[in-house]
Amino acid sequence: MARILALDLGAESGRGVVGALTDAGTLTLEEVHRFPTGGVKLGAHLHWDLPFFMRELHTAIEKAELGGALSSLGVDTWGVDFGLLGPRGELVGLPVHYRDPRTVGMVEKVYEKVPKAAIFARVGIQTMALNTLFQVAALAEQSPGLVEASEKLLFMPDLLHYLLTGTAQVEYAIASTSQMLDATTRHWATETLAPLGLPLHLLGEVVPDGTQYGSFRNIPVIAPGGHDTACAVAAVPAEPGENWAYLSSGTWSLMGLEIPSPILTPEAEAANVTNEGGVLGTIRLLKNIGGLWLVQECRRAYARLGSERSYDQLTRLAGDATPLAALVDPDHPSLYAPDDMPKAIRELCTATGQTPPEGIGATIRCCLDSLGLKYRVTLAMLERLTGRKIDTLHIVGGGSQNRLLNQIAADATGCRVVTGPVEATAIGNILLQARAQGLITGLDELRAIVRASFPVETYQPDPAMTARFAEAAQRAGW
Ligand code: ADP
Ligand code: LRH
Repeated sequence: MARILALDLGAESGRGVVGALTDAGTLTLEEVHRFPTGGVKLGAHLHWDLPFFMRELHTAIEKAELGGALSSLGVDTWGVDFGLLGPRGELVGLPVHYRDPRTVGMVEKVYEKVPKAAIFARVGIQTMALNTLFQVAALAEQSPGLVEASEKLLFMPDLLHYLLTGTAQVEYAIASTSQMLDATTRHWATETLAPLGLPLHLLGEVVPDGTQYGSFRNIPVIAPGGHDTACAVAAVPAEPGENWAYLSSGTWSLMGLEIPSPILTPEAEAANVTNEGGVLGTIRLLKNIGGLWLVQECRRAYARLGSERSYDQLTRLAGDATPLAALVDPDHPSLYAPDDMPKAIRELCTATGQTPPEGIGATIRCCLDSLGLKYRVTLAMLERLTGRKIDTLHIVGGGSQNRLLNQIAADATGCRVVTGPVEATAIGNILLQARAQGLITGLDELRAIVRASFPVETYQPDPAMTARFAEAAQRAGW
């Protein structure tokens, strides 16, 4: 039996999860440690608390070792963010959080110099101001001294791998979230990006997912595919032959299809989709949807007012509220980083001619219905782009514990929804390390292990509700 540790950091929480893989091909999990992540405001900027993360990772490793020897460990995190290293391998500042406002106006500035179409045709990534491309453009414009002091850019999982092992490498799956990597050649899109005058020399050679980076106290450190979404999608328990889409549901809702090669057409560009590098040669065609961030931020706002509620309590209140009473675009810029999310939602409803939700239940219901509607529109777009007809939506991640949202997803899309595992990201991380150790042959076997090891729940759409979502989509003009 192999014991493997996943160090999985999301934007809301990080965890250490030990997977025990038996020779018979089943996996059991033990969560040995969990800690909050989130951003820290330091002066004018929003950062990630890297020293805290390192302490927590050390704690997770120590706790994991209490149960026996580990055959490897590996880190995955959210995409796009990075740290900088100087000539002696020293950190140049703390990594900046993707919700920091330094990228305001950068999309326009970048696309003025190199047209959006030219960049999309090469890198195939959805335009979002948070992408590394726009963060690096902001860095070069606003902090040239930092660029001058730096020799290397490492994405978050690689930065953590570096701090554990001393080896500084750039892994493919996480690099693909940057909007700077050529989706076809898997090398940096240097020629296309050259007119931007960015410090492209900071970008190191890209190594494949599954690469061993060295070791931490004799434990081999393996980059699983350092992007959390890559790990989550690898662990989707899809059956062979199923017409499936995935929804990785956490701070973000990542909805998409697994495809063999990137779709870089003008239609894909117009639809503003992403072709992220998946593990083991796959591509994740997906849309980033501003997901349960809305609920997280409402919860934080209510707690500030002295009304602390668990996610279960919030979901129950939403279940009692009137469905489809108010709808907002989860990706509206005003919801990206407001000080007061419930207020921002109310203002957006008023601005779009709707009666704003009053009270906790109605507000959370508005968030969940809005996500459902966005799932409907996104799935239809993905079907159009690929010519596939989807009948099963697999929902994984922390958000799959929200049974109301699972049913809304089924109703809104008209698909059968299959939920679980909740810890798909950690599972994918563990099994991709097992694959790199030669214990698993590939994705088919990996998914068979997930199916054999973790239960799922199924939700059927209610046709009457599907019709109401169809009307709502028309009314909203989405
Ligand atoms: P991330 O990896 O982005 O930190 P997770 O995958 O851990 O996110 O998912 C976190 C989200 O899952 C929370 O924001 C919350 O909306 C949802 N969630 C967690 N626990 C529950 C629960 N018991 N009931 C409903 N939703 C939950
Ligand atoms: C989800 C995620 C997503 C990225 C976002 C920044 O955690 O990795 O895939 O786009 O974080």
